[in-house]
Amino acid sequence: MPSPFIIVPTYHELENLPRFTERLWAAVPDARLLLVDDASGDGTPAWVKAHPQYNRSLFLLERSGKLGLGSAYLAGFAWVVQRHASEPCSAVVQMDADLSHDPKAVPELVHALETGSDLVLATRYRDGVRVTNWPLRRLMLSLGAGLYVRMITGMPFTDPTGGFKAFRPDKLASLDLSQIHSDGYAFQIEVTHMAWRMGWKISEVPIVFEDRFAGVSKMSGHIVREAIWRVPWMALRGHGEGSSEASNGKAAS
Ligand SMILES: Nc1nc2c(ncn2[C@@H]2O[C@H](COP(=O)(O)OP(=O)(O)O)[C@@H](O)[C@H]2O)c(=O)[nH]1
Ligand SMILES: [Mg+2]
Repeated sequence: MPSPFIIVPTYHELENLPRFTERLWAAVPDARLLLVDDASGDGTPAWVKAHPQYNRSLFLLERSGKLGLGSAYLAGFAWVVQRHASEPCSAVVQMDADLSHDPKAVPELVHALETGSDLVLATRYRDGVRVTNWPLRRLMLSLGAGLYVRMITGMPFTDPTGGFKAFRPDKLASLDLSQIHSDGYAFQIEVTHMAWRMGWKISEVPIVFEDRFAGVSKMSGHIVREAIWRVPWMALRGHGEGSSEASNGKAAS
């Protein structure tokens, strides 16, 4: 029976990893986990390599330095898609290491794939706001970004900047990753936009989002500025091969 593959980009998240992995495997005992680490100087690679599950259900993709969230995900997607060809997985889930995304929600995302979705977006903002302990400034930025994305692109999703998603593996394998250019948080928007333009069936699952357990956010002014210009850029660009299918994208739950 194939198991889900979870991809988590990490940069200085060692304070969160023991708790995150424990909770993940408690919620999804057969999950395989790939960490894409950007040479974290906090001992993350050594911790992973000493873990009893290393190269069993815990895998590490090491990069040479902090190369950005988007490229970390692209490297992780390519790695998992290649592995899926020989050892199929039931779903590819992406999430953060800092416990903002509760592993207990993973089965619900996977279930939505099993019932027909190609891509499932965890949402903090469907039928209310479910974010705890975030500074008001961060919440406003996130809500404003969502509104901006909906207005500029026409995508109907309630939380288009979220980083907790599940993909049908064959669909992910069909994406032309070389067409994805965003490197920070715009990456989340760009992947969903590409899938939406290609007519994928996209659904939303409500989650509760908590502020990170330990450590500091890697959000920066540069990342916000990138997202501001990338959104109109992607709306104007379309996605070539998928634009003729651009259709529905209606969020179903
Ligand atoms: N590999 C890698 N991971 C990153 C990078 N930037 C952020 N991350 C990871 O991406 C996830 C989300 O980042 P985070 O700082 O929590 O963003 P926030 O939740 O928006 O404040 C966390 O697991 C980070 O460690 C990066 O440049 N490279
Ligand atoms: Mg976070």
